[in-house]
Amino acid sequence: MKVDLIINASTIACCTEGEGAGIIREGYVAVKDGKITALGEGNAPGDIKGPGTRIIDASGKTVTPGLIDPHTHLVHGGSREKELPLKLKGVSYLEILKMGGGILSTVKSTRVASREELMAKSRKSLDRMLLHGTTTVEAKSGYGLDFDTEIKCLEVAAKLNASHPIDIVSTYMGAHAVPEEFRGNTQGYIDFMVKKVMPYVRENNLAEFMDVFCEEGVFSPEESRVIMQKGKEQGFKLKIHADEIIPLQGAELAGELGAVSAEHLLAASEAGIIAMAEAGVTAVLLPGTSFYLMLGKYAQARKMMDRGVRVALATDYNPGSCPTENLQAIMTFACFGMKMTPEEIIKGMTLNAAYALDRAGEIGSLQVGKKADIVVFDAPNLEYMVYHFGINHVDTVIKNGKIVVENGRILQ
Ligand code: IZC
Ligand code: ZN
Repeated sequence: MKVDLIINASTIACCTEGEGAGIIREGYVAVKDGKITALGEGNAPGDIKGPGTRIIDASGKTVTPGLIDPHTHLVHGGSREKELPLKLKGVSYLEILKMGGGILSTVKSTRVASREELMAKSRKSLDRMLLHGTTTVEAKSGYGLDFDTEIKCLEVAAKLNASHPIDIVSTYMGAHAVPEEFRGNTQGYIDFMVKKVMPYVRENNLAEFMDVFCEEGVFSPEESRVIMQKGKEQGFKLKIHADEIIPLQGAELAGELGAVSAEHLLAASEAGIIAMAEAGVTAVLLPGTSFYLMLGKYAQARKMMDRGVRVALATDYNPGSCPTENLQAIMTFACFGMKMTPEEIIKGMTLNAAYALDRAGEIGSLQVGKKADIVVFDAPNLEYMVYHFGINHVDTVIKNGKIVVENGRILQ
């Protein structure tokens, strides 16, 4: 395959290990056979260029690793804009769920949706993500809850992974809510997941991770511990929706069980943050959700970083608490809601997000030998991208060494 060469980039954020985002001013990046083969300051050495070299002029632009969205509820039917009047009246997310709305309303829409409908809807979301610079995305199940629908959603994600440029990392999240048919019998539902669904998901390689919504009125910390332990025994890597609304020591549980990541964490305790730092659990923070649920509160990103926790950022794309595919919008919420700097933010959506998916060896930074997942933003520096908000800055996206978005449009 021929060489592609990005030249004259105003800013290159390499997002390598260590402090800061590894910024290079005025530099180049070379790509060959799907991998990054060279990068640096100034002009590319003459011997990189050959007759077939394709040049991408990034004058006045910013080059970053492909963005990684490590927490989404990608595959689902329907949407929940009908709940907006309730939200505006001040009815909370957990109250809406208790009334049989929220997640349970999306479960109804997802159960009746055909595979084709789910494919088309999810593909549209993936296209939007790609146009906004996302090249790898995590996708949770959890809107089927019954066997057939959970498997249907995971199979849709697998099929999309094989056919769409974006790489999808799948998570089984049967423990997203207790379905109506098990109301009052949470233990029965846990047994069903552990004995019937999880073994099938593992045997058929339908999900690498599993996740639990540990929250008041959903799964208690004790129930969450059992579900996660059983999942771990069956070979799942662990994630947990922890301390989102009510503090339940979810962060502590993530540390205790050696979860790869813990998500949300708005109400995480000091002890929980320390437990995560000690166990190397990556925090996945979702400031778009804080905004959208009008919580008036954000996770304590600065404190987590001070205590040595790796902080990743994600959209939480889902039809209830954060319906957006756009990670650039999340940059602005992370900055103004959690006081993260632009360098911390880009790291949170690249290298640290790769850690949250256990893929930091392959993606998440611009380094020789890593996969050539690269975004060129029409912005001179990271600060500008965060500051000029609500629009899409993407110019070019390279996935696996192939140009998939050019001039802000998907190449067919
Ligand atoms: O559909 O409300 N928090 N799960 C946990 C969600 C939000 C998704 C939803
Ligand atoms: Zn979530």
